[in-house]
Amino acid sequence: MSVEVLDATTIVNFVEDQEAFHVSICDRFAHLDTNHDGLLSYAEMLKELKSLRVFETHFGIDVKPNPDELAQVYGKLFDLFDHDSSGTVDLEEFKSETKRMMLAMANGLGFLPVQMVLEEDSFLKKAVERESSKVAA
Ligand SMILES: [Ca+2]
Repeated sequence: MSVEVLDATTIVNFVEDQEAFHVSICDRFAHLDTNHDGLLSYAEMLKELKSLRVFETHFGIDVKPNPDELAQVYGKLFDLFDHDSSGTVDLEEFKSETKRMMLAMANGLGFLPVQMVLEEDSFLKKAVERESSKVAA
């Protein structure tokens, strides 16, 4: 994990770079799909749902909800990904919902950059890396 400065432009640029975004999505999907059946079950998605940091981004305050609340929130998040309510998430569902969530987050950030603790293999971290490699180039 590392602390990065994140702004809306960084997120939007990453999502709209279709090729880079698609590669990241496929990588992540393959990583999460531990039984390699091409679908993500709730158990397989849980790691990803936890990395979405829905709580930490709440007004920048660390909220420590109880386990029951957490299970409910993760269940609802999973339903958001599972568009056709099949009980599993396929690559298209994963891609479109991740994109939607990242754009919603970018909207929430507006023009003000924020500092955020990011996990190494998260999409947000990849967005930051992509943006900084562009500046260096
Ligand atoms: Ca699977």
